[in-house]
Amino acid sequence: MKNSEVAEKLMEIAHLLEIKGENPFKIRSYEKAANSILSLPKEIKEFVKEDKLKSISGIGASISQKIKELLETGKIQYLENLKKEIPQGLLEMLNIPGMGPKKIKAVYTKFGIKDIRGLEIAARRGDLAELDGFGEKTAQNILRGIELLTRQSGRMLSVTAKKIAEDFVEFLRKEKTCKKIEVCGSLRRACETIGDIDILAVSSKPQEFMERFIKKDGIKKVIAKGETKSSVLTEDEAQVDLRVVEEKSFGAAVMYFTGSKKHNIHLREIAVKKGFTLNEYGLFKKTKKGTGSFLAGKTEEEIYKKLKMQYIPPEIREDTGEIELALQRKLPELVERKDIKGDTHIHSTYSDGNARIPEIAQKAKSLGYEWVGICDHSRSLKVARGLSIEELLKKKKEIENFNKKSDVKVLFGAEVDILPDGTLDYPDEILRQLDICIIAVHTAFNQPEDVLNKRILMAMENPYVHILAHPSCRLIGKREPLSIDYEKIIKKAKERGVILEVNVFPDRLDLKDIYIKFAIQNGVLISMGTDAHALYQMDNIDYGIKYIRRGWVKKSDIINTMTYDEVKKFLKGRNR
Ligand code: DGT
Ligand code: CA
Ligand code: CA
Repeated sequence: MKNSEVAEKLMEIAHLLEIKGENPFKIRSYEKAANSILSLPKEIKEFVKEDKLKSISGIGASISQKIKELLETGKIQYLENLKKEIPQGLLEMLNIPGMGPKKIKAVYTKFGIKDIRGLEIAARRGDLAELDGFGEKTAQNILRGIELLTRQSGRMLSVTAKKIAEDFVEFLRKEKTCKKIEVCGSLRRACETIGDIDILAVSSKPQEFMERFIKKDGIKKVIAKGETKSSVLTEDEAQVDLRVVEEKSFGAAVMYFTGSKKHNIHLREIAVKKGFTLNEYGLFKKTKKGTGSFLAGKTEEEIYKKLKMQYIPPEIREDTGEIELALQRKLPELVERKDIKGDTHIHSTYSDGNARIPEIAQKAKSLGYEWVGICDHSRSLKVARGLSIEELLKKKKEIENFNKKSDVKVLFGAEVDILPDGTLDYPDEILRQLDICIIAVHTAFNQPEDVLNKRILMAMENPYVHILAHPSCRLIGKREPLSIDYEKIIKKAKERGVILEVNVFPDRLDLKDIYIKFAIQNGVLISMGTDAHALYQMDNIDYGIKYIRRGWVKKSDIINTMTYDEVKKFLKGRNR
């Protein structure tokens, strides 16, 4: 075992003692021992052999015993016991860059935050600023740290990639020589996570343009620099590729670099069958003399047209049937941002949101909505300040009064917990009063698969339920999806008229695109909820709509496109 590994274990003990609030003296002794070990000139096992451990500064009888135990058995029982005493979630927080034991202890004692998810929500809500030593900046750093942690898989959340891409596009567009610019790749297809960001541009001075790109602020490393392609790594660990192409090939290049690869391959086969070739430079008619004559390439539209197909929206370019339908001119007309008249899932200050009802309604108005469903947590979800029945009825009163004078209407809602036994967290006589009743699992995720399935299916039987929210409960990069049987849930949704939510909170994106498509094919309706806990999060609708299009959602498949009168009547009619 290396010295650094031994030191790491001692440091871990120090951290855990600090989280526990043990006496500082004891904590310091472990830190000091760890530091001494790190600066030893030779391996620590030599000291053990020579029985000279205690000659090392900071190492007394107790610590030397633990080091021997570690070298002999590979672990320290004392450390293992400490780990058992402290909630697992707190230990995981130690992995967040910038989150030390002091801070973990502070958030745990002050807010009862026990895991990374809780910390993230508190940071987004702005709660952390209340703590000593925590400012707005710390909260931002924590969010960034969490994001980096979840990116260990190498992929970023699409909301993060979108922000970085927009920043680059804004910067590059300002260049006088920039004639066209477009973000391509998985981000344009609105995939749930993004590997790297692909930007395509046309410039009157490509070399100068490339120079500007690699010198932008916030770049940590230039990975490659060429005349037509360069790649950089940003300080946020995101790779951004820029390609500069000729204007007459711009559409062909955008098409090529938008992907998906499978879609491209299939399109090329179709081109070949028609006697063409298709590549990133354009669509060419094959000629005997080799290169072929140029048919199209400036825009994607003209290429699809020459191939005698409908234009295929980027979000569905996955080669899952879209090409065949485009050839028959039978592509579904996908829902668009302008069709959206309301958001079904928003939290207010009644539970763990940070905005009040009038503020939410005003924000909804600015987004062009007619209505908004305010669904706060139910009573047993204490960590999220779930509402007692009394508070819920108070909220009902406020909404009734508010709606009298507001043009944007609020649906009186709740996000009701599906309890571990499959019953719901409010009695029926309360549930039936809700305009919009969303149910969701928030606890006991680790029940066996069959118990979980039964639990959800049972909850869907309740006659007052409208929507099953974030069915898989996955948190991208943080929590695996529940092992549930989607087929059964979709069948039950159809049978009971339950709507399935697509939760477009950045790390949820739940349902997944394939299940959205499957649900719709089975005649189940969809609702889109931002699950906003702060006003700015309601803007997530903008990529939410793109994500949902990946599931081939039409305007008529989703209740967010209904007017207020329609949605109110529709939901009322669902109470059976
Ligand atoms: P990512 O970055 O992993 O989230 O996914 P993409 O789809 O952005 O993939 P990326 O960045 O490797 O490449 C961008 C696009 O370029 C990809 O969607 C399709 C196209 N592309 C890349 N390599 C190939 C290839 O070998 N053949 C074809 N037909 N297209 C390719
Ligand atoms: Ca990419
Ligand atoms: Ca790329």
